[in-house]
Amino acid sequence: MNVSATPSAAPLPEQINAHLLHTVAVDPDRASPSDLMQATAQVARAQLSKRWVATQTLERTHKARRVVYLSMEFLMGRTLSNALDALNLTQGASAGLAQHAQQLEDIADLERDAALGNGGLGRLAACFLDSMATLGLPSFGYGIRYEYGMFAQEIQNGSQVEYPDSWLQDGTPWEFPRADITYPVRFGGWVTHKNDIAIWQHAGEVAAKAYDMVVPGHGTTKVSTLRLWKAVAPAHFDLGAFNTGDYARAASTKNEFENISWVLYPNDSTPAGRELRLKQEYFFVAASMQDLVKRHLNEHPTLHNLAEHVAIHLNDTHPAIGVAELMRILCDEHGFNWDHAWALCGKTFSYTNHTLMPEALETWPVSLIQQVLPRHLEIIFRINKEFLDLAARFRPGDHEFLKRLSLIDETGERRVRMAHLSVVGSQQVNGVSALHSELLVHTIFADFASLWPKRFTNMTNGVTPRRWLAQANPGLARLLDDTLGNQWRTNLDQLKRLEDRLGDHDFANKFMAIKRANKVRLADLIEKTTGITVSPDSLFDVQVKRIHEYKRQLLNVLHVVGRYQAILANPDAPWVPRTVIFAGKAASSYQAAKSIIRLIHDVGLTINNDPRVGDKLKLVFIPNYGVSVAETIMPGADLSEQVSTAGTEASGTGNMKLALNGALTIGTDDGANIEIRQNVGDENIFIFGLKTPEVRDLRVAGYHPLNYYDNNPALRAVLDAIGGGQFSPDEPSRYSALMNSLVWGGDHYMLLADYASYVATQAQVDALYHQPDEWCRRAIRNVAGMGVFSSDRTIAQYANDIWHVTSLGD
Ligand code: 26V
Repeated sequence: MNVSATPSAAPLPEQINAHLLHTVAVDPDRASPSDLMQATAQVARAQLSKRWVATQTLERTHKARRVVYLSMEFLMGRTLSNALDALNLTQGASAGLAQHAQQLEDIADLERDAALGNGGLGRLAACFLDSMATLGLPSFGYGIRYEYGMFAQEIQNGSQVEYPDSWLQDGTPWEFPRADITYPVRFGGWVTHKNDIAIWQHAGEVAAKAYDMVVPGHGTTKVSTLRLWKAVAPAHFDLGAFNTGDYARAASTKNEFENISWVLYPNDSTPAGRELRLKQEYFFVAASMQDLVKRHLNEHPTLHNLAEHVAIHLNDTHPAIGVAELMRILCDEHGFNWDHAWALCGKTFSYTNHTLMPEALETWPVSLIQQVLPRHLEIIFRINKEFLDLAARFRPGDHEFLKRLSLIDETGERRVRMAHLSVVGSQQVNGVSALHSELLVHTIFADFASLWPKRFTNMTNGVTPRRWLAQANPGLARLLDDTLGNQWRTNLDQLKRLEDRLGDHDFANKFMAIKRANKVRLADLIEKTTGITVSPDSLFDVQVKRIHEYKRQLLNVLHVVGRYQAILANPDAPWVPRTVIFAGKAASSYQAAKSIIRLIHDVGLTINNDPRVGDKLKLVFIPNYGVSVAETIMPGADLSEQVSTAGTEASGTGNMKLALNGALTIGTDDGANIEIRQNVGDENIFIFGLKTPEVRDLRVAGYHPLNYYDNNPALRAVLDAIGGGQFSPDEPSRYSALMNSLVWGGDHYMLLADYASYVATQAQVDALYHQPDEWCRRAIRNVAGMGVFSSDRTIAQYANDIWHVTSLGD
């Protein structure tokens, strides 16, 4: 088809005006900032849709092998600046908006975050999509179009309060509803068997409707697709006929269908309302599988070669039911015999594990799966039986081995272990940092690794340099462009060349001036969101991530209180002024995490208002942490706190974003911190505390936190001050339980064991900050070492070693 005189041929300011008039329907001379945001987005959208069509056509024509990335979470953040950047429209858009007396940054700030994820796992999926598009890999992300994403956090009287995140309330310019792409998803009922054929007599059905988001590649015209499913009443369900006149009941029935995609589940809350979560998992997997099977059958006459044309990746165990679903499709709907179908499955799936924490490993009661997915339960049982037969031949007579391996946990209520289903159903299983992958095969998957050592591998996480450097830190991006050229955006190894500049004063001055400007920007955000004024000349000490006991925000607070007491005891010492900055959400039902947030506020209130302290110490909590807030925080940090108990943080990715923006890390030997150390050099990072084997040995030998309390007077004074109510005089016992959990309750994450080492290392941080030139040198050395942490490197490894997909070329 010949599409002539496309509007995108016109200069950008004209395109914006045209969209104001024709799409937004306002007078360009009277357009509000929000109208301008809509119109600018439409300009980008029009160009992206052209790229989408071209990419799809190319991939169809070549019958390309594709990767399908199944994830319950995609923490996309905002789209406008990223889209303009990818389309090389940033300058034009700035010029267009200037004609309306607006700045692009202010207009971009009006967009709401698409926060369809909890934290690291969801943001990783978003960085991966960016890299898949940029590398030109034929790829599809599949997820859920939650009506409500990650809750919004407000702080009231020092405590977290949650509000629903109705991000779609005013619509989003970035989605492409695909009215014609809809699939039925069935639930419940029972199974009958006739001549070896299983027939699932389902009891309920919903329709899954596709909404696409186009993911632009950078430095290429390729795009990727994020297809999100919304649950709606099935087409044959006629509300009017169903209950003439009884609108209330009709509406509530409609809601019963639609509630499946209503809200994102918090990942670290205790199990509650779980049936809906299981339905969510199956809902998006079933729709995605139908979609990929349909696409395959459009290009090929048979499913027999499916494994040659698609690699399906499970982002954690949430989509693991897909293994049983593909078996059901092949055997029940396409007449495959079991062995043939199983061989195909085993070549198709791969799985990433994102945590070792036992509480976080997903299991489902057999009774619930029986009720919601009876046919899948049969399939899981058969997979398990054949798997255990095989394992029994490997170690005859070892019943404990089989019990540990089984897909069914038989201790107590029988439950399906989704991680085991994922391992058995996948050709490759990976962890997300070298340490984590090593621990996987020695702990939770040790038995599987003894059976299939080659199945396990490592894919160290990465972050996209487009969002986390080019867009978040335009000052540093410009300096890098001037120094290295602009190739670093898609070849982050270029950063290595900064080592040539280590003795260059002019470069160092520019680098520090940029950091300073970013700190001013962050100080403004702090002032705006908390009312607290902080000095950009103080050391900005940053811990931003979900609040969890294992991440040990509390250890950081203990250090702050210790420092406060030391300042009061010795006010004339040459203190390095510090601003300690926290941000992060606590799961709404996670009481200990919420109590830590409140403690941060209570301690902050005391310290920030103590005239004896002044600028020497400030403690702030930036509310509602999310992708956009992070984009302001990362570039403004001097010090990155990565202080999890060794062996607990699978990787971390905030650690990468902070170091990439020139923060020095104070951290434990955990997750990707270890690889950051290896890449920036031991002398350019502050590592403290017990190492993973030491943590294990101490647990085995018997850990006695009381000894640390008894033997370290400074630590004791900190714990007594908090536990005794010094920071909560209106309710002195507010933190007694929290402190008792450390001293008397076993201190599961060993804060007290690491405290002395942490404080001593913080003193080294201070000493270095007294030497600004040396600090700067090490910060630059950090940036120079971060090339390997580009998600482009990670995705290239997945593509080569696991998925075996390649780009089609431009
Ligand atoms: C952890 C925990 C800890 C115990 C209590 C319940 C609970 C629930 C969820 C989680 C984390 C779930 C998976 C996850 O988000 N993992 C994160 O994945 C990131 C990307 O690979 C990685 O950088 C983080 O280290 C890892 O925590």
